[in-house]
Amino acid sequence: MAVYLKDKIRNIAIIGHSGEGKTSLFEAILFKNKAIERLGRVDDGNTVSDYDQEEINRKMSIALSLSYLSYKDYKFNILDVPGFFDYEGEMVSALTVVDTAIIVTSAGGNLTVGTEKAIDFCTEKGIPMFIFINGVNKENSDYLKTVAAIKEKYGTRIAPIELPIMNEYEMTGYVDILSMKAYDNENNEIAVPADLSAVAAELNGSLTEFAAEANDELLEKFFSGEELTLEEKKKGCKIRMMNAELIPVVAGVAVVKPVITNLFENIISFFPSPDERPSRPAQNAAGEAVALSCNENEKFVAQVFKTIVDKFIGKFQIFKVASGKVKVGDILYNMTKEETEKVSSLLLMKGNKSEPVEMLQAGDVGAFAKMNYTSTGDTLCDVSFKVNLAPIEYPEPVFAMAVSSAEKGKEDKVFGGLAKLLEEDPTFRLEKNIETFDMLIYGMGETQLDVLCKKLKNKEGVVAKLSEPRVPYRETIKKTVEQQGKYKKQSGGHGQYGDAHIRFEPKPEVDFEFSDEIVGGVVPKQYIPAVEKGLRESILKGVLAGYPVVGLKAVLYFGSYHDVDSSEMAFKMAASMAYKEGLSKANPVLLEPIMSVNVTVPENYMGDIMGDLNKRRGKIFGMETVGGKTVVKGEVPQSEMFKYATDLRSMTQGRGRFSMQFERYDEAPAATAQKIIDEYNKSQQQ
Ligand SMILES: Nc1nc2c(ncn2[C@@H]2O[C@H](COP(=O)(O)OP(=O)(O)O)[C@@H](O)[C@H]2O)c(=O)[nH]1
Ligand SMILES: [Mg+2]
Repeated sequence: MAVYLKDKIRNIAIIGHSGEGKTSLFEAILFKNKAIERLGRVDDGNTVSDYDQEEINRKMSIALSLSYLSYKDYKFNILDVPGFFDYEGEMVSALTVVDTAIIVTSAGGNLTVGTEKAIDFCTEKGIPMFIFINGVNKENSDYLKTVAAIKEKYGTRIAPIELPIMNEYEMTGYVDILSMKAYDNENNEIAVPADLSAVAAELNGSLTEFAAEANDELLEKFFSGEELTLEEKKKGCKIRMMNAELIPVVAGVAVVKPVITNLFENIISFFPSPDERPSRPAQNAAGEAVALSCNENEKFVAQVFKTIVDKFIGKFQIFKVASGKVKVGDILYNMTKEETEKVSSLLLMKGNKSEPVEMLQAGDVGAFAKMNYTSTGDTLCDVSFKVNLAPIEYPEPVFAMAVSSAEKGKEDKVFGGLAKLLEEDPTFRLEKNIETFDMLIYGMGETQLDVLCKKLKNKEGVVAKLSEPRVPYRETIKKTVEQQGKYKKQSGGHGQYGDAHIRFEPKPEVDFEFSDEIVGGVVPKQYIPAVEKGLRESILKGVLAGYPVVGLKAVLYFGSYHDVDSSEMAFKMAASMAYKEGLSKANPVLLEPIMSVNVTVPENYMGDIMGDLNKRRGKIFGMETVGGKTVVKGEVPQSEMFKYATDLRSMTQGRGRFSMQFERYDEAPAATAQKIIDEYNKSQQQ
């Protein structure tokens, strides 16, 4: 396997809406390149990319996969990225390292949400894009109508560089707009069909002018009336594409008899190589910015952006070399883990198949196997050049469920197994809620959590159960009361005697405060800590519904004792009796966690969003417009928000997003509180 220099490398992510043909296109590209012998089909579960059992079962990608191919003296590293919204984290990983995105969309004549999200995301991150309108062989497909629909939102950036030649529902070739030449599917030149020549000429005119505007040199030539050469036009288009001013569009078919027109040559002409793109931000150990350059002669720096764990093939960690080069046997430093790692195996990937490679250089993508400490997101660097690449910014998980073992006693296996799955999918999180004792799993949506449970069953043989999480309510009091607690027992010989008078006061600024106002030793010094201890144990369970009590001050101000019968235990009991009686009289109330919530949606969904937040007992504080979208800011009780991620998705067809964080506790409305108290009482009777 040859070693490729940066200018011969193209790193490409295939992204877009779910089910539009990304995995099929990935397969078609490999097949056309003869990198694979047989064209697999998603529906048959035999593609290079969707090799995971869950992907085969669902006929849907759930993780990104990598394949390289060599074309002429170039190497293309292609990532197939799942389109389903739960797997946005995979898109984030992929777009952190690639230099261009191919957005795949169907030819249905409309702009799909996934296409819109992909364009917006690449625009935000400054990633050059290319659109592949797929499935033009399908009945009712319409290439130009689809172009027009995307153009309606994104304007003149959207420009076809090819027109499909159709014979009914068969794509037989294409017209190349820049050269005004036509080709069949094997790239043999044919005559431009008469019915396409006018449209092609018009597109050629505007694209040429657009290309000429790329820089002064081209523009001058253009205005002097001189014809731009094809190479100059391509160069102009590439510059404008890299400036995010142009998104070239082509047509094709990804299945059965795939048609990918001139994709390989287009990739060479238009897609930037890694050294033509800005380097990712990096910092040294002191936190100072370090400028990296994509050059094989610099010190080695790379970032792992994906981990694949397969029960048959082991663990692979896919990385991109930001600078320098790496060989088998090198000793690297893992900046994130602060450990040294030896490169015992260096690989190129084709889905889940790997082949050894001697060396990888700046700009290239490959995989390590058998690393000891490294995980996704980590930076590995030369031991003499310690820098950290900026972390991959995964979306915050917004969907929470409680997870437990379906079988008693297997909790540890379930939690341990899930923790292992974190290696492959860093977009979920496990967290024990210290109040409700629920193990919570936070993710991007129901499908992701469901897939995780299935994987757990396949890999670890344990069955996990997902349920709605309990809300960590709390209790407090609103009135000051004084209460005596007296514990007295005189059975047999030695009796028990403790008597504590305690004042319970609301004090919202603390969780719990104890104060001793005993004068004249009516409660002897040695028993006072026992009173405090009794209270601290008691407040773990409130008197209303058993939730922890907060905002409470307890003052021990009076009491009595018995020379023989008093003991620490008796005073502890007295305190707990005073607590139970006292708190019941102190106007106890239930507190519920309130979350501050930001919902970002296109403006036309605003009414629905606000109506829905109102139904969830939310308060809306304001709205602002950011980047053409409306951000609704408010506060909503946590108990109303567990399924919000999926609800928001269905309300906005996936166009909305939200973030949420704990703000404070508020008194729950009487009706809500009563329901919780009733449930508690019922559970106590069982
Ligand atoms: N007719 C037709 N069907 C296609 C084409 N590309 C993909 N499909 C089908 O569309 C479905 C989804 O394809 P897939 O590649 O999994 O889409 P992805 O979710 O974007 O990766 C599969 O059933 C494919 O067989 C195409 O060009 N023409
Ligand atoms: Mg797919």
